[in-house]
Amino acid sequence: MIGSGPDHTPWPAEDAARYRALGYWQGQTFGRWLTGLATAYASRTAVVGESPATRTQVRWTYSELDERAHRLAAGFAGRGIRAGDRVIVQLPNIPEFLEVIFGLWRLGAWPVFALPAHRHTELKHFAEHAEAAAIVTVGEHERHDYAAAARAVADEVPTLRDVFVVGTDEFAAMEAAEPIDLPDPDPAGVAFLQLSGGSTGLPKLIPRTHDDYLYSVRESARICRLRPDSVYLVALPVAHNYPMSSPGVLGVLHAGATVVLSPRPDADTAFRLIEAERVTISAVVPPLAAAWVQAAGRTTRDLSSLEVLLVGGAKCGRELAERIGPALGCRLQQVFGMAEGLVFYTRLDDPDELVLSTQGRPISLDDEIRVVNPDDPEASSDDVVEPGQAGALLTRGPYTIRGYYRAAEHNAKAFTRDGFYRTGDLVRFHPSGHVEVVGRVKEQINRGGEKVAPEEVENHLMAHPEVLDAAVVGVADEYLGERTCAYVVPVEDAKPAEADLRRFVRERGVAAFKIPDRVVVVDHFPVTGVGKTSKRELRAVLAAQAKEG
Ligand code: J2J
Repeated sequence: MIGSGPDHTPWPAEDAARYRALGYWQGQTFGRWLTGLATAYASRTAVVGESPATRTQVRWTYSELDERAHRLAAGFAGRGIRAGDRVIVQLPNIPEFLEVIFGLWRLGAWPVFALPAHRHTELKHFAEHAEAAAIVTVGEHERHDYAAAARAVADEVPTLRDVFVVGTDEFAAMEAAEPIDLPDPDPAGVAFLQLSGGSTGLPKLIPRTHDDYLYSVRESARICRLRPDSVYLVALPVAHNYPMSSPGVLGVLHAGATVVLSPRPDADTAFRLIEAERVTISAVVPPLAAAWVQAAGRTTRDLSSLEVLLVGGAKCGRELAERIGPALGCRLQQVFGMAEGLVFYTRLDDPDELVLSTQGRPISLDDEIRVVNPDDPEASSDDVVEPGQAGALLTRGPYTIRGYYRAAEHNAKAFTRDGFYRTGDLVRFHPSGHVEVVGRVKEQINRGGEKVAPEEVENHLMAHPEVLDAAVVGVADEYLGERTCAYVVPVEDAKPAEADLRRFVRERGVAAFKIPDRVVVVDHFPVTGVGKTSKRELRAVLAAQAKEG
């Protein structure tokens, strides 16, 4: 695919002109933006977190963060990183994450955001697909040697020239480089590649521009009412689109507020930081919200500073939604977003009923929304359902991509002819304009906010010599919303054990959340009228089994 057609699909010129005229796209770059923030909020604390370099909690002001980014940009340049280079960033929740991404942005290099959970297979795919020049990572962390894993990928991918390891002397030397003059990148150009949850084979890469992303960040900060004295706890992995931008660390910086990075999402760690740093706002996925709600009942920590808890990434059920405010003493804000762009929020002054039962309204008046025939995967943007009916959500707007990176074939299916993104979500709209996510039309399993593409896992299982065919489906789960169940048809006379198959997938080097929660070996799959494996029937079998208890 590489080399065949454009790497990414820009907005049509007339739309781009309109977004500029409306003030959405301001011609700002991340690098200049940070320098502006450092001028406005110089001595205020930008970020608090545990640095692997000092193994202590550090606090950097806006001026310090800006200076660090200038120096590190020069450090990267000195090591041969150039504007337009793709650089995989795989970092846990450490303050250097911000220094690294702003350093790369200043250079005009593109961060490719990997998650700490990603392993060999995923990193190699990102590196190959983006023809990445380098990986920035840490050493040993949470019992995984990230540096060794990155070097193993670099050994296999010829474009990877370097592995930079935060916390080493070598990295410290790059951080100490003398700042250099660098030309500002094009604000309308790609700033970074974010990952898609994916519904087919391997995760797609999402090209976001300075202009479009900064618009969503500014508006998110406003909608979430961030102020200079807000303190935002990053409980989820910071490189994910949600804690990065909804309103996330970037929204927090926009407001001149403080980012507190939690090394882990669990309630003990988070509550300790909420108390110590007087955290006012945080963002979680529903299973984590449930865990915090439960832990709040027996904590001795003072959580009284917490004003808002954003919940999103997966559907927040009504029951959980009702318990959050009373248990944590804060306001619930639902958020429904996607790394491709479009984000909905309930507003802080919305009536309680809408906050509890909907996922909110879009960020922008110019988010174009269509709810179309859910039974036709190729439905056009005109094929809309009756108002108030459930249908497949399509969108187009000032911060939603028009195509994935280097994915012409996939783009033809994932976008309509007139540029609407097929979100794959099944929604219905209330008369108030609030959306309710009622299901999915895409082949994706949402495992408590972590997205699993069944086809990707099926391909791993099918690489096993004893597996003839595999079908992965989601099973309803009280805690995660959904778990994965893999059905496997063995080759003749083989009897692969469930534990072996799970180990096999793990050993192929994939994120732990993709390893099937359950594997069931069967003789054959139910088939549809046209002879395709019927996942609908497999799901029905599981549902019936669950009912039987
Ligand atoms: C139901 N499904 C939801 C919700 C996301 C903010 C918040 C979340 C993401 C995210 C994000 C949901 N109820 N409240 O990027 O900026 C499912 C939908 C959606 C997919 C996108 C952000 N919130 N989802 O989760 O790219 O199916 O982004 O299409 O990881 O998550 O997943 P992702």
